[in-house]
Amino acid sequence: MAGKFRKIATEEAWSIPEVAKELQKVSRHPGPSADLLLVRGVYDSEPGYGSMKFLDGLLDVEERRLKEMDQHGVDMAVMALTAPGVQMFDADTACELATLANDRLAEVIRKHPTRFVGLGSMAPQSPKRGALEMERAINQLKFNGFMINSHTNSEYLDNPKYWPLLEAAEALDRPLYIHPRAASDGMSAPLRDYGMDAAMWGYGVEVGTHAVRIMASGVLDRFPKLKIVIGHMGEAVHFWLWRITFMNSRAQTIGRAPKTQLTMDEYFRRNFAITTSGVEDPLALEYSIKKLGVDNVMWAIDYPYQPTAPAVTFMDEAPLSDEDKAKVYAGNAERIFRITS
Ligand code: 1WB
Ligand code: MN
Repeated sequence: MAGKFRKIATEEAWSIPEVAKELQKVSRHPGPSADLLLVRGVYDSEPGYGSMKFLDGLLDVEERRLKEMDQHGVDMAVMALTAPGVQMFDADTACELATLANDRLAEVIRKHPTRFVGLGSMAPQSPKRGALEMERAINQLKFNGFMINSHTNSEYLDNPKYWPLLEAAEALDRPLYIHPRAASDGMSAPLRDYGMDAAMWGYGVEVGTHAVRIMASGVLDRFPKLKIVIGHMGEAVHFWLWRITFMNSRAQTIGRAPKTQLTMDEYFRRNFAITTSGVEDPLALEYSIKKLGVDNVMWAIDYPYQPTAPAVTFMDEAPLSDEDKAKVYAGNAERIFRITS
């Protein structure tokens, strides 16, 4: 690719027919999950999302995706099984499909080693098997990190039962990307109207809550080297960071939050990095770089949910020095995801 900057898109969604079919099955069983609103549309026959043709885009690699990457000078995509991943399935199905999805993604990467790298799926429903799959994803499949789609059965990663996953990510020295799914059951009721369940608002509320739980729980004292990536311009967490830090300190003082070794601000800077996926707002980018440092912000498209051309234009036109733009477009991703190809 002959562009001025190497471009690595860091939150690119993908799926396989077997997972799509299982999600269609899930979509036909009524249940409390707010994910069903979108899953019924994308994976079954409910009108609305169906017209967006997301599923075609998710299942494809060479027909549309690679051509679109070529057309817009996107050198490489960091691919992951799309939300909600395997997290709506029973534990056995989830483990099987995570393994299958990882194997398929490894095939894609083997065929196009300079164009794709992968984030491994795992089944949090079975933390021990999940951790083993994470090990396989790095040591055998040579992936570059992990993707988890926020809560699992309305539980969050600060819950000790999920610590094997955090332990594995830290030990394998690869980032854990926390991507949204719809809000957990206890939080979803007011988000179900007006299309707020998904990317418009509910997704950010869900992952923002997840990130704050991870920091405020103190679990990062146990896993100090864990690197967590959150997309959608940091799900706005860093816009709140001053207040989160101030009020957490108060909560600790009055005994409502556990004592932690670091402040919330310090955890966010030490353990988190963000991507721009789906937020093409120059002012938000400027704030993010000023607040977190240019080394902690990575470019992403969020294909196929977002169109490629405006995501590239957004970054091309961003008022950054060439040095900083090279970092956001690729250098930070190379470092954080340890991309060597
Ligand atoms: C949308 C966006 C749908 C994302 C998704 O389904 C995901 C959407 C899982 O724009 O409707 C996303 O990843 O941001
Ligand atoms: Mn996304």
